[in-house]
Amino acid sequence: MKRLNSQLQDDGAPMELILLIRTLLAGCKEIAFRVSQGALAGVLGSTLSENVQGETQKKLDVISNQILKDILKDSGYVKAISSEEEDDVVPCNPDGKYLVSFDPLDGSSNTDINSLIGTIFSISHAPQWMKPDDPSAFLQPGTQSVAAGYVLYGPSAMLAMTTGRGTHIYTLDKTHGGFLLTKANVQVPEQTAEFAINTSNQRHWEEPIQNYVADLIAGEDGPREKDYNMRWVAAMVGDIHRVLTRGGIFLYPFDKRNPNKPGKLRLLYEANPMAFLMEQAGGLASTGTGRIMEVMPTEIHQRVPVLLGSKEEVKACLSYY
Ligand code: AFP
Repeated sequence: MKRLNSQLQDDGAPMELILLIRTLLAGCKEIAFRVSQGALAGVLGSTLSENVQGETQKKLDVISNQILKDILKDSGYVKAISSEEEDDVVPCNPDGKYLVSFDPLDGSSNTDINSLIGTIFSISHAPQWMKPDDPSAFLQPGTQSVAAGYVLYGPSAMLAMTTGRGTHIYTLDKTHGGFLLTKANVQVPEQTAEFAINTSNQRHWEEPIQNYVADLIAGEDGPREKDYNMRWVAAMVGDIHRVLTRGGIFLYPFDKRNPNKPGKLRLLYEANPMAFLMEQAGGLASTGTGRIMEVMPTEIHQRVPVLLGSKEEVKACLSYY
């Protein structure tokens, strides 16, 4: 089976980017190990602190963030980091060529129930003019990313990644510690009969999503004239992995509750990397009013509405706007 290194080389990734990705993934392998130790290592449960988003941090949030931060800072390849678990950007090497954004442990409420969780990341070039503690260089649209992906800590640890030449899926071979290519050039089926949305938020959705979901639920008797199934993992990595693998539509739409939080998901380290993966696999990714990858961020923890997945289904959803 092909190794990650040769796939990255075949995709034309520059050597320094390959080395950075391998460094980042070395951190993810350590997270995979810590996660698998669970209660035996005392890593389950919450800390007493909250992150900048006002969410209670799980112990594994803090551990994963520290692992990635340390390994990336030591590598020398990175000028600065933005993380879900850090209020501000983390300055690294002033001569580093790359910026890395990550959610170190997505879906962390799943840690205590031994369910799917993962790390989501995105990499872009660091402008030469930028000082390592300057957040403004992170305020660029997803179209500027040079690589993005996630590692899913599930029954197998799996990596989905793109450097702009297709989306590939790898599986961690724990016998020798490397990621091996298990599905090249993923193509998301254009049609689907499966959707993912947290319906407990229904009363907070805008009218287009209310109408769209009502029509899906109406099934064969409704205007869509087919029965749909619903899945919700409560970890975006898990839901997106399913959509990449067998198609579907994933929605975390605009939420009327708080105008400062137009959705739940964060642009830099959740929406953009997933949108990049989805588009490279032939799917679509929208905010409802435009392409996610073209949103110009105004701050590093910005939230956006997210509608992504199978091309024809996303188009059908957008037709309700
Ligand atoms: P965390 O990153 O704080 O663990 O949150 C996970 C998440 O942002 C995303 O992965 C899920 O899709 C979503 O939250 C689930 O949210 P609900 O609370 O609405 O199920």
